[in-house]
Amino acid sequence: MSAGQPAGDVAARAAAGFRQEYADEPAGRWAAPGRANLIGEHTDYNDGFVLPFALPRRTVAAADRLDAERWEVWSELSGERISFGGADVDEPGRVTGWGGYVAGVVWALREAGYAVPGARIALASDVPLGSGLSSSAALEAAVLAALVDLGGLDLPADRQPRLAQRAENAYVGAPTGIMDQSAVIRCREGHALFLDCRSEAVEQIPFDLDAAGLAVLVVDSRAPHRHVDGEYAARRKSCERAAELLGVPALRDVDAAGLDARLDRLDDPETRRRVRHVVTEDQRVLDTVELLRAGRVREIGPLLTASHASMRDDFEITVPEIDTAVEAALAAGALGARMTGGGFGGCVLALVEAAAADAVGAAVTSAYAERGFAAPGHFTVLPVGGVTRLG
Ligand code: GAF
Repeated sequence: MSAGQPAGDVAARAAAGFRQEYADEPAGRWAAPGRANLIGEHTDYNDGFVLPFALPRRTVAAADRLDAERWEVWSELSGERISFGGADVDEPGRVTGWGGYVAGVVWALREAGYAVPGARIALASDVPLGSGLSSSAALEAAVLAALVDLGGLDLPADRQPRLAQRAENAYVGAPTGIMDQSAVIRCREGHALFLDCRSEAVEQIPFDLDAAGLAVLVVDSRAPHRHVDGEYAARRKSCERAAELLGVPALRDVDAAGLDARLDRLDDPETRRRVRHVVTEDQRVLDTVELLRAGRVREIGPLLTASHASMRDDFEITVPEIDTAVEAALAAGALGARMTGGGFGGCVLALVEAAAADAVGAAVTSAYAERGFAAPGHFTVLPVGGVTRLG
């Protein structure tokens, strides 16, 4: 796929799905993008800094109001139509699978005291599933925006990420941070979103790849996910324990300048590595932001590559397919490359000269063939805006 694919096809499919399932016209269509994280991995739940941008791949919800406490949801991806009522959403975890993200949003809105309208919804998406590009946050954000508009609910955009995160944490049961929901809701076209995950303050950072003659190549490793949920939860727990041992509210409060002395206070070498990743990663986000603010996009490459090394050696969340993609991209001339997202599979981002994107993609593909890995996917992207109503 090429850069900047419009949402048109997906939106048309969601509307067509709505007509086919409900023999009616939707009242509107709401589109939410997937996201890539430029830098700042596993820092969000440590109250730290992240710098994601939204991708030109979207999930679209075509929807209208239902005058009953009932939610009917059809998904193009599974071809299934599910339906649930008030009792199902009052009990976290009762609706499972992809429907759990929809029910979770209804649950979280009701928990926050909103009178959520019943709805009929049809979903279509071209955000790759299970690739670490936040297909679940896109689904939550599209449904949330639809329900907020259909019900005329007073829930401003800057408060929506917390609510969507609550759906994922408490209804679906995944202990994720605030980054993905913030990215898919608050990102702006042509910018990366510098988010302070403690205060939720944001700054839109210009990320103009075109002007610099650069591109971001996304390589989908297609590596089978290995124990992602358990490993993610384990990393989170170990960070929380380390913060406790160091006597700080969160690892964000450990100063990068005095890091070695702080690490000496921890007996366990694994915990020391985890802390070092988070603290140095926060600093790399701040350094990347400084360079982008100064328009020095090309110079962020080494920070991206250092972030990858830290995820590989200290946080230990990469897998051979991912490391191979990073090494092959760098050997083929990428300015920097790193895994993006939670880890144990998923995607790699490579910052490349726009003219070299195809060659770098081809080099990764042949490195995979040499190692006997299944062929990866690759495509270039430009940063787009967050969730929006299409009409
Ligand atoms: C996943 C989580 F959902 C995010 O909150 C974040 O922790 C990320 O992994 C790692 O940076 O995408």
